[in-house]
Amino acid sequence: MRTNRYAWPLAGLVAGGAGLATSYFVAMALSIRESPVVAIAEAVIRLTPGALAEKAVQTLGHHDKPFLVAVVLVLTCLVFAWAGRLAARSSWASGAVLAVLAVLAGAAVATRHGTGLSDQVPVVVGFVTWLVALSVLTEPLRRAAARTAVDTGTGQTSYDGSQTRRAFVLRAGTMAALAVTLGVVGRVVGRGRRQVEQARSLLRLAGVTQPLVPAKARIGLDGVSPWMTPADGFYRIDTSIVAPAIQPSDWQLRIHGLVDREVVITFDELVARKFTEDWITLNCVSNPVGGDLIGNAWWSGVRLADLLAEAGVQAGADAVLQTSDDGWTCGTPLSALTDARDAILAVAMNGKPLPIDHGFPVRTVVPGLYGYVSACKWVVDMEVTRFAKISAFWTERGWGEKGPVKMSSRIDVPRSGDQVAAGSGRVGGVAWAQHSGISAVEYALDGGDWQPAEISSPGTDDAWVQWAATVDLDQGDHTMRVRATDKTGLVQTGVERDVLPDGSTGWHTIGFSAKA
Ligand SMILES: Nc1nc2c(c(=O)[nH]1)N[C@H]1C(S)=C(S)[C@@H](COP(=O)(O)O)O[C@H]1N2
Ligand SMILES: [Mo]
Repeated sequence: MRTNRYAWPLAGLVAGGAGLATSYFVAMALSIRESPVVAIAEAVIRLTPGALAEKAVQTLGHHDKPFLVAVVLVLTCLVFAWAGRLAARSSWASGAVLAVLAVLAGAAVATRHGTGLSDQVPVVVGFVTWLVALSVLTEPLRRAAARTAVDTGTGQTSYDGSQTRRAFVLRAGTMAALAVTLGVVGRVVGRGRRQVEQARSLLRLAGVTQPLVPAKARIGLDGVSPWMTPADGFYRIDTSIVAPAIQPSDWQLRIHGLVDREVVITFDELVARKFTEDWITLNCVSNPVGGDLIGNAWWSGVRLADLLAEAGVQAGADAVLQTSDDGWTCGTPLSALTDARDAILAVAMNGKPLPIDHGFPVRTVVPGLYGYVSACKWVVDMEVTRFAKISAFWTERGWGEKGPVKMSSRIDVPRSGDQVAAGSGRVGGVAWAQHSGISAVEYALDGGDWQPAEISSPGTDDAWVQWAATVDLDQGDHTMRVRATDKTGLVQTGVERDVLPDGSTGWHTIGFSAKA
């Protein structure tokens, strides 16, 4: 078939373009700063000897970067076409060429400042797209080639070249159209997010103070989770693939339902109000015993109790159905939003506007409740209602309706499986019982009696404490477990329960060894 000569490289090009489109889209959707192509261009800049780079900048002026991206793109296209041609003979060879390209892109991404494993996702997605797209596109060509071979053998000419051409053109056209669409959608998604990111960085919130970790909140043992969790190390849980990018000027919250007066409040109106700030430890109901779906931050926002009082909650209401901009819902006990615990509509985390992924511009934070029933990110609607009348995202999936946090504690030092020095050593970790507060932490070494540990005093019952103890370790294997007591005198239960339906219980237990 004559088209074959051009069809194979063309298949390579279209498949390559499709891979670039999916990787670009994923990069934008995951809000990774730039796509792998740009990462390669930047790597080229980094790797170019200084003098040469300077020369290039001089010659090309300010267009050096777009120019470089264009050069990288053209070169990659040539490789795509070449990979397509190779596929005519061996799909292994073409796969290997694409793999080398993917590894180069992965390396370019990895050597950039501040990138992690998740930044490699677009590269992997692009590579898989290449392989699948190339095999889909070349399938008609391979079939035609096989038939030609048979025809030559029998001397008959029965195959229909135009049929093959039609199948190929149809597939290549569809794929190219999909790739362009995906690229455009990615651009829109990425641009919205970048604009909101910019609005966020320009935002000045007068009522927000900077976090000052109380000296007594820290126990001072290396390896124990920092008492204040930095925003970029804070666990993230949500159901949205693309986090909503909301301009503060577009945000408003409507409070309605069983109220005397419906309240609609804009962002400007919200941040003009008096702020309440506090250290609050937030954790996920899905956190297993010893797990790390927990973090402690300095939250600034507006008391929900005041807003609800202005709306005038009617008798009979016992729940607030919160809805996020992305459609996620949770049902929160009304009493937790109106009592003295200072549930807030938070606009800042650790002294800065909320990160987009943590609910920018406004989210709810309620001390003492798991996130899934309370900590609605990107919150836009609150309906005062009755539990009997509503269901919410996670309760529809079998999780408990109320979701109060269960007291728990964790060993951070040593880590399970560690080898430590025999003799005298320090152990420690964190413990929490938000809204009740922790009064004591005990540990038991090698199945022995419970021993008291030192605990830090954060000065609030809504945040976790750090604990530490000095132990004397013989050479050999050891086990250790930990339990906490809250300020009502309740001792953390050793009964082991799974996270479903309303939070795990049990004592965190680790094994480690000591060596002379
Ligand atoms: N809009 C929205 N808000 C949400 C969720 C979600 O899926 N969507 N998940 C909740 C759950 S289960 C938890 S534990 C907390 C986590 O908050 P973080 O991601 O800021 O740590 O957010 C809560 N708020
Ligand atoms: Mo959660």
